[in-house]
Amino acid sequence: MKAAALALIVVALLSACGGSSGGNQPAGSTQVTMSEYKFAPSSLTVSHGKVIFWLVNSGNLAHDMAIQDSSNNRLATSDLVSAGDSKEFDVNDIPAGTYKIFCTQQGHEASGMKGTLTVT
Ligand SMILES: [Cu+2]
Repeated sequence: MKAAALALIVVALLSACGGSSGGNQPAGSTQVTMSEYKFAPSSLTVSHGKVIFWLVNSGNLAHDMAIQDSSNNRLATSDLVSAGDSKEFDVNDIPAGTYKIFCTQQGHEASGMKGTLTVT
């Protein structure tokens, strides 16, 4: 009885977190679906400024998404998204340009898990 009540409280606290994991796609976000071993779409175009990606992992392995500029500087890396999970990935103040996106998990980029991000 006590454990059940505690479990309910934990569930309530988790759902009160604002849904940065799981839940629904945030308004104004760009959805990117991740699987073995690709991003869909692999070619993304967004406007400069604050960009919200909605990462949906439809695969069987955990994936993430990193953004790297043409000088190989990594601008941002998302949290790891578990198989079947979804996560919001916010990138602030991204300048216009062309970037590479890729998954940082071992071997995933080499297997084709990469793409292009164009910021206009
Ligand atoms: Cu991956």
